[in-house]
This record gives sequence, C-alpha cells and structure tokens, in this order.
Amino acid sequence: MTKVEFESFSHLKKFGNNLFYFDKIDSTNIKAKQLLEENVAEGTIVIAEEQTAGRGRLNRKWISESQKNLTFSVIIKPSISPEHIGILSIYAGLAVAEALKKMFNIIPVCKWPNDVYQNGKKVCGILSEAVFKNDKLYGVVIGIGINVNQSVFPDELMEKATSIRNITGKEQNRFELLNSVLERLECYYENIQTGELKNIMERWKENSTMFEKEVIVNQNGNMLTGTAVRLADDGGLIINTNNGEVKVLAGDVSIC
Ligand code: BT5
Repeated sequence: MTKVEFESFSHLKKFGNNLFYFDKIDSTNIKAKQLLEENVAEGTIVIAEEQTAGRGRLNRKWISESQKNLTFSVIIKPSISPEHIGILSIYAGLAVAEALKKMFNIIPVCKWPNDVYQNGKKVCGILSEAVFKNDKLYGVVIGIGINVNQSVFPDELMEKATSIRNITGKEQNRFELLNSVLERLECYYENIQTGELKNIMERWKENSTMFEKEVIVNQNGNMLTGTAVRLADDGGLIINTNNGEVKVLAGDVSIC
C-alpha cells in the first residue's frame, strides 16, 4: 500500500477526509495531539506505517510490524461532558468490531474497556486521550492499532496477539478495512454528539461476552471480583460484588 492509495479516499465525508500519512513516526497519538493543539479539522486522521514509540494505556507498548498493520489516530471534538469520555473507547471498539465482522465474516469480541479480541487473542487495541484547555474538554485523540497482515509476533505477544491474516488465512486489504472502520466511526459519532449513548452501549454489549459472568478486574494490582452487570453512561463497568454494585472506570478485565 502506498501513501497515494491511503490519500485517495473517495467516499468519506468527515472522518479521514483530512489525512496525515507518515512512513515512520514516534506515535500517531502524539502527532494527533499536536495537530489538535494547532486546531485541525475534526475527523482528521494520522496514520503511520511504523511507530517507534507506539503506546498503550499506562505507558505500555504497542508493538506493530512496519507496513503490515493499521496504526492510526482520529481527532474528534465531541460535545460530551468530560465525565463521559470513557464512552469513546467503547464507541471506537464497536466501530472496529463491526467492521471486522462485516468484512471478514468473523465474530470478534469487544473486551472492556478498549480491546477487540478473536479466539481469545487481541487483534485491536485502542488508546483514547483527552486534551483539555482552560479546564474544558477541547478534543480527543482516539488511537487505534489493528493487527491486519502481521503473521508472526514477538515472543512476548505470541500467546496473546493475533491478526486478521492469521484468523482468515490470507492477506487482507488494509485500505478497505480502514475505510470500513472510519465509516462506522462517522456513523456512530452522531450518537455521541446527540447524547444517544444507549445505542452504542447496547451494540457494544451485543459484541461482548462478559455480562452475567464472574470477572476479575485488575486495577493496578488491586483485584476486584464480581459479576459484570452492565455499562454505565460514562463507559464505566458495573460489577456486582459481595458489597453491592461497584463502578469501575479503568482496569484489565478477565472472565473467571
Ligand atoms: C492498548 O493498550 O491496547 C492500546 C493500544 C493503542 C495502539 C494505537 S496504535 C495508534 C495509536 N498510537 C499509539 O501510540 N497508540 C495508538 P493496553 O490495553 O494497555 O494494551 C497494551 C498491551 O497490549 C501491551 O502491554 C501488550 O501486552 C499488548 N500488545 C502490544 N502490542 C500488541 C499487538 N500488536 N497486538 C496485541 N497486543 C499487543
């Protein structure tokens, strides 16, 4: 795939209409945050063939083979209250899961709060970062990494990562997948802007397997056990514990 192909988007209106393409960059999220400060248009995306400092949550690393996958960031300026920004990872996860389902006829699983899995392995990770100005939410960068055509992963990821190529047995068109994800981001963005978060949450729930099950949430080493009940309006996860319902806003969830 070439820069020209990426730039020749035809049918996208807002998301991806303005595109910054890099062969190599530290992190598309870092660049997107700079661009947000420079007041680029909403829907601008930053895409890179290779990241030298790709990041996950809590400064974890995102490791992705050059030229094989999708690593990009989308800039949005949502009119939601800062307390609700957690919903944006849910929103992006839903867009990716539905695009994967439609294009490859697979049944991916949305894992709270920011991953998409297939057959117990991670195929996509999402990192949403908010930018505030004068204590007001100014914009959000949604960073998305999708393993598309990488077939071999480093030792530390071998047990936990997979790609669309490994799932479907053949190379796939990254350009089409990017388009498909952006289309869904654009479509569900309307729900974000009008505050109809229920639609997003219900659809996300349909793609998740953890509800009504016993889960363990690891919050920086603090373990919380209970039954996953529902999503809260702010994207938090409600767990029914021995001490009643508790809302979790961050952490890593595993099904017992
Ligand atoms: C994430 O964090 O999964 C968010 C990843 C977001 C990456 C995108 S790429 C474009 C944009 N620019 C950036 O710099 N970042 C975003 P978290 O849930 O904390 O998971 C991180 C963990 O996932 C790591 O500690 C590894 O265990 C694992 N991991 C790293 N690379 C992976 C890969 N390619 N596939 C699957 N798992 C991976």
